[in-house]
Amino acid sequence: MSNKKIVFINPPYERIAKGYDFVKHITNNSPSLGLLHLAAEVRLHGYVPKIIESDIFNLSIEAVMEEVEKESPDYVGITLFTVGVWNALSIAREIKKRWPKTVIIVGGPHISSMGKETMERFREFDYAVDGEGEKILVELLQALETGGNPFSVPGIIFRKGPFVHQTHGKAVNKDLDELPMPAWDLLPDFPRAYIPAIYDYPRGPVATIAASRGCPFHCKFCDTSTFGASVRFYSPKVVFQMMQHLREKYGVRHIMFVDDLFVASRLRVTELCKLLIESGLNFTWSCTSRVDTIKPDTLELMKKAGCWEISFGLETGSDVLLKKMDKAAEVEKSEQAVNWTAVAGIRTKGLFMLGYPGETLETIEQTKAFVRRIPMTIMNLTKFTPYPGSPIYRDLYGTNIRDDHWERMNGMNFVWAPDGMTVDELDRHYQEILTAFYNRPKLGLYYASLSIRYPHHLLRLARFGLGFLAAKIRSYTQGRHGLLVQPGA
Ligand code: B12
Ligand code: SF4
Repeated sequence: MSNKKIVFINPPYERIAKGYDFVKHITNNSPSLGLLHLAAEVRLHGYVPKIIESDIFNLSIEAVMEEVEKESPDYVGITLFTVGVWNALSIAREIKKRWPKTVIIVGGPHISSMGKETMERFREFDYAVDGEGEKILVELLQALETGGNPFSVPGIIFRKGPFVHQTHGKAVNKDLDELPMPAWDLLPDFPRAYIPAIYDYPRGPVATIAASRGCPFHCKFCDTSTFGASVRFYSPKVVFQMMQHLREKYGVRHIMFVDDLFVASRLRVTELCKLLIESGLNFTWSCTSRVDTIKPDTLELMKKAGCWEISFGLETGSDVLLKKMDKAAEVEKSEQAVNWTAVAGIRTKGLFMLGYPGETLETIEQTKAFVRRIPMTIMNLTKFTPYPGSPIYRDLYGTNIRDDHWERMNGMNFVWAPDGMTVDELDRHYQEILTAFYNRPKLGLYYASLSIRYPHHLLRLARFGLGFLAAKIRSYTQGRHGLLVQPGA
């Protein structure tokens, strides 16, 4: 057993653009579940882990360094989303400058989709793990310590001389039940500091769980490179035990299931619902589903078991676009699923995107009409982004690696525009679609009554408003005439 220290870092990232920091008061502040899983696994093998959630706590690079210095770790593990790569690099650079012997290991969606290229570019990262890191990270650490050959560990990307090599295979956990529970105890101020987006949960405290991994579909905009196509589930009993633990130890009342296909197996969902109903724990929870995997009877049971909201990847109101996306769905089916969900008394969160290749004025109008027609409660509209690891990335860019947009790949910037449309036009349509959906008296009344029932949302809204006001005043006093985007952003 080793007792070496490993500090895990979730680097900061831009949520919209520099100058919009105040949106943090209303956006999602979920911790990295990946780091919680990794920390739990290495701890089982004697390592002493710490987690730094730099984004959630608004830590500057210098503040992250201070935290690292307190631990003087042997290893640093950084989780990489494409949008956070440059910040991760700044952190790695500082660490190497101050403590050159610290071994830096990276993993996460950006590595699973573009690991070799990333390692070729950034010499500050010593090792990368491709895929699900729990077991492989331990194997790698053990190999490094026992003088074994780290290059015999599968799913590793490493540097040898001037070249970068990748060992055979990809890290996959076949049996999720074998994994230890995420190390929630390592999160500072958990669960209080880790709240989802405003109005996206009834009341806290809230925690996230990934109850399955993998998705067999191949929607062209989606990066599935970390978990791949084979779906693996925790058994309902173990999911229930996690929920019980979160209630008993931390008083958690609402769970967000973040798996891609929570409702993929109705048998499993039914079992979990029964456990929840029998327990009388009175959790509320939300999950994701494809529109083709739910049926009224399952929805009814889910509601009884506390299901509060389902996120459906509806994407667009156009069948032509759904087809181009390889979504294997139809607008009519989407509408039916949302109607069934409303009848069951569960909220629908619709996940949409604007600007996918093939988007036209006609498809935009179809989306506007669609979002006004269906009984949806909350709408999440992202600006189409070709993420590395998604099939559309290669369609658009060929095999060329494009890194010029990484720090803007947060779904809030149009880094690409379809033929015949400019980014400015798309931005205008973006506002129009959201307004078409939200600017309706019926929805206004719903949110007013939700605010009365759960007033803590109003408090968040007030903080957001004050932040906005402060940013405006700052902008005028700095001679930027009210513009919020900071120069150079
Ligand atoms: C929950 C979630 C969120 C949450 C929590 C984010 C977080 N920090 O974990 C919130 C809502 C905040 C979020 C935000 C964003 N997300 Co998100 N999110 C997800 C989702 C649905 C599940 C992630 C999860 O918890 N998985 C379970 C855990 C166990 O897996 P994991 O975190 O990947 O970690 C494992 C491996 O990656 C690896 N690993 C990870 N880190 C490390 C580090 C080391 C050292 C090692 C060795 C291994 C390793 O081992 C871990 C354990 O097996 C995924 C979809 C998916 N299928 O993954 C999208 C996904 C990760 N998100 C995505 C995106 C684009 C975003 C945003 C940029 C934009 C947005 N509007 O959502 C922001 C950026 C956030 C950031 N921090 O940079 C993309 C990433 C694509 C890419 N190439 O970057 C995904 C893949 C969705 C998709 N299919 O396109 N997200
Ligand atoms: S969008 Fe959903 S269904 Fe499609 S590949 Fe991604 S996770 Fe799977």
